[in-house]
Amino acid sequence: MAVRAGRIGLLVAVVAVGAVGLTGCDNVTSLARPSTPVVLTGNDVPKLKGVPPDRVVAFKHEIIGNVGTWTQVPVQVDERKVVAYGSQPANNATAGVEGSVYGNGSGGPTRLQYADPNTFVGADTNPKVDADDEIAFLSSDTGGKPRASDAPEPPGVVAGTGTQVLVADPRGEGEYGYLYLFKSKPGLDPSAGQDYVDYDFVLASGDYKATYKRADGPNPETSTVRTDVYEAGFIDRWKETTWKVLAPGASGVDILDGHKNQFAIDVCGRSNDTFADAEGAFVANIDGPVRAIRSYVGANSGPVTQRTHVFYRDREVVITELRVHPIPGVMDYLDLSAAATGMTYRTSTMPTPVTVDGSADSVPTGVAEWEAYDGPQGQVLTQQVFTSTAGPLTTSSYYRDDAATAEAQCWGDSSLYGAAGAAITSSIPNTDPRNPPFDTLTGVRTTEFGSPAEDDGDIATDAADWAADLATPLSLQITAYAP
Ligand SMILES: [Ca+2]
Ligand SMILES: [Ca+2]
Ligand SMILES: [Ca+2]
Ligand SMILES: [Ca+2]
Repeated sequence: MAVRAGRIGLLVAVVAVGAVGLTGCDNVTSLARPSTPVVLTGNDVPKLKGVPPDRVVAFKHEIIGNVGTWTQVPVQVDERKVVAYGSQPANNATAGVEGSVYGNGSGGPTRLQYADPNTFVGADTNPKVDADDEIAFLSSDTGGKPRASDAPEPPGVVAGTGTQVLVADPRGEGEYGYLYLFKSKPGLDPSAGQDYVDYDFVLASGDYKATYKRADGPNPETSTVRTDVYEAGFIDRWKETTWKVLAPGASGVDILDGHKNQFAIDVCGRSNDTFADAEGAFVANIDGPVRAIRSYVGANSGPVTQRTHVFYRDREVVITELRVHPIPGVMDYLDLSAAATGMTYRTSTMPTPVTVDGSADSVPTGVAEWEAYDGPQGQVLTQQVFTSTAGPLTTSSYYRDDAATAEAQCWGDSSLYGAAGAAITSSIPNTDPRNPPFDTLTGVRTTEFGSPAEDDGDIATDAADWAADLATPLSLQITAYAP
């Protein structure tokens, strides 16, 4: 289902209790949470260790009309490896060498990164599923559990290689579903013939390894990510400038001027524009059936500052790891385009909406647990969370609606439409691992796209429910499947 909907009722009557504390039945999934990514590691699934990623397949089992059926569903293995960052080359003509993020220099700090043969990170050193690789699927692809009278294993898999993943919702009323992982015989595709996310990484210059200016940008792009529910677009490494909601009922216009970062309001010394204009490199660009991953480094004097976008069918997650000398503060906000005019804006601290129209509104300060834009253009729910090892940091919210703002626009258009987000307004200590001791600061922005609300009265309730789901992950029980 492409529409981001609120909780759905149980699909079937309760006829059995699967386990203590769980309600529902084993015929089909009873999970009622909107489709949610589930990410395991190879370490979680011992039976898949040593299996080639293209032989990892997933199935759900359903009993419909008393007939048990195995259905293949999409699963994605994303390989990871530990590599050094390296350092930006002295000039753009320096050829890269595989084995570090920058493909240059003597190494420096290492981190576990997504592997990509098309960047200088390179392919995983172990081409099979190993402990640190990730295995991703969607909760909406779970099913029930086979009976003794059903076929114990689906066709096309290697007997005895199964793992059962029980996915349960701690927030609900005991809803749960099962997904089964197997090693396939030759002939099955892990995508199960589906492609939830299509990521086209396109540089104006051509091939990444041959043409990317790692010493000194900019590096113009026309990259896009498209699902049934939304489209996102990038014009350079740090510049996400397109959001079109494509869910049913949404107009599909581009509502985003830019996802923006800067030190403070009206301060443009550092921004996505200056980041993209200086050194940088890509860690990985991955386009799979379940998700796309876009991960990169390089933010002026923080050359190992990293941002990783993970795109699922309904959701974009942006993880930003600040790694830089002490800085005075940081903002992370969405600046919408004039095409967002007419959308409403609500937050957990402001259930009564204001209208995005380029005219100023009164909005309370204080970082929100959720923010919601809604209108004929579609619905966008978003949340920004900062976590840090540094001592108490002062945070604040930000909102501007001003078509003819006097405040400096670091990049993008000359207006602020429904511009909103969160900021750390106190100074941030050193976070650069190249220069210990260092603190860590990670920002995670999660954004969910969906159809315009049928009833505006539901927006605040649905958004609060979504934020509560984010705060309470699905629980997993992973066991060897021995039918
Ligand atoms: Ca690995
Ligand atoms: Ca591997
Ligand atoms: Ca307004
Ligand atoms: Ca703007």
